[in-house]
Amino acid sequence: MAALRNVMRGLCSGHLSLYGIKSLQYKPTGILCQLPCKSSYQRRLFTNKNMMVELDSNTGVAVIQMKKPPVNSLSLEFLTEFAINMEKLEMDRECRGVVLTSSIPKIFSAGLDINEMYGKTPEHTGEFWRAVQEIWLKLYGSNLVTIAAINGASPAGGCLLAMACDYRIMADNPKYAIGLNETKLGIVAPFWFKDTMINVIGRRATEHSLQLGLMYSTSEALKIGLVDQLVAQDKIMTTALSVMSEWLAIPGHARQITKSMMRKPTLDRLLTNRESDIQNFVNFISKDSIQKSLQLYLEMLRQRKG
Ligand code: CO8
Repeated sequence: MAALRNVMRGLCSGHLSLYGIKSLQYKPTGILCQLPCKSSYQRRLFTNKNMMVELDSNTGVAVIQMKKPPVNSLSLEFLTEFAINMEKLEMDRECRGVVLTSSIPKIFSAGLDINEMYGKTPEHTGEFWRAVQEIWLKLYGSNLVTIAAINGASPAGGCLLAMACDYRIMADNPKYAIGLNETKLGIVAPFWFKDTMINVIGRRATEHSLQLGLMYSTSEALKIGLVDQLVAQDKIMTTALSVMSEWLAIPGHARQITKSMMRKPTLDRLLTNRESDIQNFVNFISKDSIQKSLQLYLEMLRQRKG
């Protein structure tokens, strides 16, 4: 069983060198103190600029906290750090599950950093899109149990991150919304965003959602199955850790093979079309009309603040 687990881990690796990994810091800390543990704690903390990862080797659970003010927007730097952290956890024999959450109050993630798509060279835009693909491939294709603890607003790429996980728990706050709102920005969610959403909420709901760029309230999101569970804000981590222990009670190899069986066709579709998807994105985003839409959207966001 252990050998199979190692093989499956090996299958999932291979991109580490792309990012020029630096060794991550280690120091003991405390977010996982609430987990019931049998014996002495063994916690490891990886801190990066944009996220903090805490792995409890006693339970096998890592918590990734996104911490990029003001809104956890997914910049190239952020995505690169995220991919490195996922790779490290995937390879870590002690890690069995990941909870993804945010340390920014009221925000899970605002999605892709629009500044990475506006006024940039085609080379930069292509590199950025490859990093977006990479984090989706890593999360959606992870052998680990992945739980999104959505503790704030989660538009577009934020929703994609959550949908790529195995289970979604959202803080029940009437101010929070989640969805793929791309059409509202004048852009189009790519096929693998669409495929991921279909796999979560079904075809009809996805078509409705994508054409109108719908953002759902927490209760609507629960109703259509975009999230699995709503809980009070202060219960989100304890709930996530308790759900995690249920998932980890299932024999790992059986769960992993089942997950792979469900997700492989969707992953393969991007893997076989990866370069053309990058080219399509670069061509699309470079159009004058799309650049204009993004400019107006950025201005709207800034004015709204004022
Ligand atoms: N990228 C960059 N900056 C952002 C983003 C973003 N996605 N979202 C917000 N910001 C900035 C704002 O401009 C503002 O900047 P500044 O302080 O300089 O004025 C700052 O963050 C704070 O924003 P708010 O004042 O709006 O913060 P609030 O707490 O009031 O609201 C929200 C937070 C709800 C997250 C709100 O900011 C929001 O709705 N943001 C926009 C979210 C969005 O529409 N994201 C879509 C990104 S596109 C994507 O993810 C998928 C693209 C697929 C591409 C396919 C093409 C082919």
